Amino acid sequence: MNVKNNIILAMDLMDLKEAEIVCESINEYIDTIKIGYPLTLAEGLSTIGFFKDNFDYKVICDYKVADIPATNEKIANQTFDAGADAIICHGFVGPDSVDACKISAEEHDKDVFLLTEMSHPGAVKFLQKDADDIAKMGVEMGITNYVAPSTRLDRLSEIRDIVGKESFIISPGVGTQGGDPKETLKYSNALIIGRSIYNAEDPKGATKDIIDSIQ
Ligand code: NUP
Repeated sequence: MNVKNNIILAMDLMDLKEAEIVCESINEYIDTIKIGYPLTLAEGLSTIGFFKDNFDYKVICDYKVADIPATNEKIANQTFDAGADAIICHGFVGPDSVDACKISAEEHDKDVFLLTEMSHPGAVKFLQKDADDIAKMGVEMGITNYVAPSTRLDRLSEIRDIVGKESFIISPGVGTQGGDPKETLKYSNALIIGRSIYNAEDPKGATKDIIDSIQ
């Protein structure tokens, strides 16, 4: 996936009008947006089409799909039928569940991102122990897109070593969660940034400052 300025906007505002205002103000800098449950549950699955039709964004759906294969397949099919360019699925559920999302993505000629370790402090308790194996599973399955944390650069670096330099890693946790944009891009292909942009008094200025800091 090609991501303009290496920044994916994590749009977790829960009002589409407010989201639209932010997107309009930063449109010159952004061509890829990530939406998740907050906005989708508030405004519906048609949000995907809204961003595609009005902004021509690539839309990554952060639905962290984590169910049995048959249910994962239904979730992924719905998401891609609604126009998503990619879906994020959890890896801890195992290869059969991940494969259901991968097959759906292939059938729609779209992408699947495998979530390895999460960025928040609590991820250390359970997920971190298995994150390397989740990444190895992804490699064995032929997955080339990953999500890995900007908040633990040592872990991000290890995951990069496992998935290889040809894989595409996107990293949340920049800004509000403490991750540093420039350091993260030493290991990652693109930054996922939400609150530091959409909650900023001047989202355009905040985005420009981040872009300047990574050049
Ligand atoms: O490990 C993860 N951490 C994380 O923050 C995996 C994620 N998908 N996210 C998401 O990235 C989170 O749900 C939010 O949409 C975004 C980070 O937003 P912010 O902390 O920049 O506001």
